Amino acid sequence: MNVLPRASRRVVVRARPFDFALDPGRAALVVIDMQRDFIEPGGFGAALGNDVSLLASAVAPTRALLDAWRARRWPVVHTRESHAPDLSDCPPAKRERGSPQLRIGERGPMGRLLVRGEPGCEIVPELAPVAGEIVIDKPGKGAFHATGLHDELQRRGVTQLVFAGVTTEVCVQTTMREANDRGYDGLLVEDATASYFPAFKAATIEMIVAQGGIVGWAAPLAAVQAALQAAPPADTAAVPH
Ligand code: TIU
Repeated sequence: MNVLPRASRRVVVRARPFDFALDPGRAALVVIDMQRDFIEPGGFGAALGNDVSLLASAVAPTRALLDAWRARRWPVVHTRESHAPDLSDCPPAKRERGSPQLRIGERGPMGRLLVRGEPGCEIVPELAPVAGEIVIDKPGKGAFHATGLHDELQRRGVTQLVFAGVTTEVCVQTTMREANDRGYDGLLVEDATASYFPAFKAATIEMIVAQGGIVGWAAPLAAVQAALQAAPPADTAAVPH
């Protein structure tokens, strides 16, 4: 079998601030916190006073990304912002901030807010993880803080992260910045992320791509889909796992 050198198997995503060379098998999809507690009424996002309907637009594009990644058997990571039932991993500064209708750990219509094992903490059914995908429970806004995510990615030889999820300027942006500092190239898929504040989503995208990609890249879903159609599945990319 003719095995092409790695560089020639890369596929180009038309992105800002410039093209992103996607490396088959080394690019993980990271879906941030697409949990009922943020997306559905009665959860943590609503308790903070937000209009949660603003997040619905990200669900179908994220599903399309998942379908494309799964078809190529490339690595998929899902994160959940969540805490142990005894809240031992929830700093008081996080729980006691402000005057929400309900605090983390208090019981709402979908169970205790942001507590692992409760219905509201689960990922929405359309985007539920499937066997073999990595699920990271994270106590912070960033997915690298106090988790094993970096080790999981290193073990799989992942060097690029393509991001979807909510909310753009809180957990998605925090994670992209953490990833950038750890040496990953990060691409945000614009249609597959949403905020309770549309202006913050727009500003975050601009912050990421400014200054020659100071945090990373951004591209529409269609550009990522077009690139993936030209890309091989992981097991023909000769990735040393
Ligand atoms: N409040 C808000 O915009 N976001 C969060 O609290 N967590 C995440 O972004 N996941």
